[in-house]
Amino acid sequence: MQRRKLLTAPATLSIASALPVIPAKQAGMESLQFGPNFNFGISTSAYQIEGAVHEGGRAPSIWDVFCHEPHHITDGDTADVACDHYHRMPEDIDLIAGAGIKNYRFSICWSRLFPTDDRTPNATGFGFYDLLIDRLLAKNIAPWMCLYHWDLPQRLQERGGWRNRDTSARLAEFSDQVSRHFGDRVSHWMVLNEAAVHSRFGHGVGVHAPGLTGMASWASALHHLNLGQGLTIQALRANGVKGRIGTVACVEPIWPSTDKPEDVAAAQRLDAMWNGAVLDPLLAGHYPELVAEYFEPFCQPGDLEQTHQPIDLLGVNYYSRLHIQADPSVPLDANFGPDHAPVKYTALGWPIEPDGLPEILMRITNTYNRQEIFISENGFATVQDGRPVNGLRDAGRIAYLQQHLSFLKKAIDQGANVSGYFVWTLLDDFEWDGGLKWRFGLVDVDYETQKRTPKDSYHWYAQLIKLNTAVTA
Ligand code: IFM
Repeated sequence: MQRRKLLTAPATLSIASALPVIPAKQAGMESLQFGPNFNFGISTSAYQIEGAVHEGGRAPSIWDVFCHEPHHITDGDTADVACDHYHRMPEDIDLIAGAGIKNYRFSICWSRLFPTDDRTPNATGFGFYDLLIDRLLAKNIAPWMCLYHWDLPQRLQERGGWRNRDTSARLAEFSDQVSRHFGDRVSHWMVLNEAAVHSRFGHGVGVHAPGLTGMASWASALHHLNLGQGLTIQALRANGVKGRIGTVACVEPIWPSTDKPEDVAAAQRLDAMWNGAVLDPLLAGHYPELVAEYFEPFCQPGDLEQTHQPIDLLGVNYYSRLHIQADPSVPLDANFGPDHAPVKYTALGWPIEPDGLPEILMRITNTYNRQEIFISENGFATVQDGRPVNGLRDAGRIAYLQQHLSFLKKAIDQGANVSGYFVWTLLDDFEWDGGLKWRFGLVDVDYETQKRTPKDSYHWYAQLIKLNTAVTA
């Protein structure tokens, strides 16, 4: 996801137990104690790991189509195979279990479950997720299911996709059927992943699937995602699912690149669209005044009552602040710009700003009545050609996670109601327009052989969880 500038056969696993245990002080984790009820977890998404795009009766999604069009993805990569998780799911779950991780957020592929229409389930697709969930439960790992992580069935795109109001109802209908099937086993339901990114990148500036551009397309997609989310929450509640219900948003502090009035105004507009227009309809039942005009053509009477639904918890994906400058060449005249000289960048050129985490968490806490939150994604990428020279010794990733956890603790001390922290991500995976080159995993994947090798960060995370468990047991 190029949201900031870009600079530039079953494996034999050696898992946590194989690593010599480094003293907590040396590993920098002695102060990272979060208490007995805190949920450490890990997140993935279906399209980024599953592969097997033509197997088990699956039909194409918008991302299959987009990847196979020229020039969209770095190096022309596709996710046709990705991590081959569809065939290697048991060993991948064993990796999660091997690190002592007790919570797993994954998404389900809509076009694997309903390839032909919205009423005819594909038994093979349901069978795959049945096996996955049952294996998680057998390993004492809670299944956190995300219903929609950007891979809309292409058949729905052909009817207008998220610009078509009917897609909101289709999401609710899909979720209704899914929740009837899995409702007794899923511990947490997350409706959407990052509506801000999916609407702006996919429907506003066209660098993600389905590659659409323009302000009207962006706003209509976002409104229909918000509406579909509200309808889905109601469907899940009506079905009496056992699990808790929430959604996932990337909420980030948005700062102007400079003090120039046009940059300040651009940052305010993007903040209203990126943060406000995602959270306000859900948690407060309105759109921010600054951008409300863009939604008027699509927002029908009663819609904001449908979008405004109580949730049990909000997933917050945090990577850094966004630094914004005025740019008339993009919708909303607001684009990513230079940063405020942060100390360091990741290899993607994303600034490393752990202090932005308490900033955004306190804002959510103060604006939305101390809403319960969990950090649903936080992670660090390297950019890699070929096999890692030093990729398994990922001290930079460990430092990044450690710093963010330490600032997360500050937010909790200041009063934020945060009940969990999930790393992005388990495996090096297909990173959207970044292709296979961007590597976020705690576990290295050799795409030639599909061999999985845990990196140092995997062992570090295992040790952190163990330490928290030992202290709180
Ligand atoms: O890979 C993505 C994920 O799908 C959504 N959040 C950001 C991650 C890193 O780019």
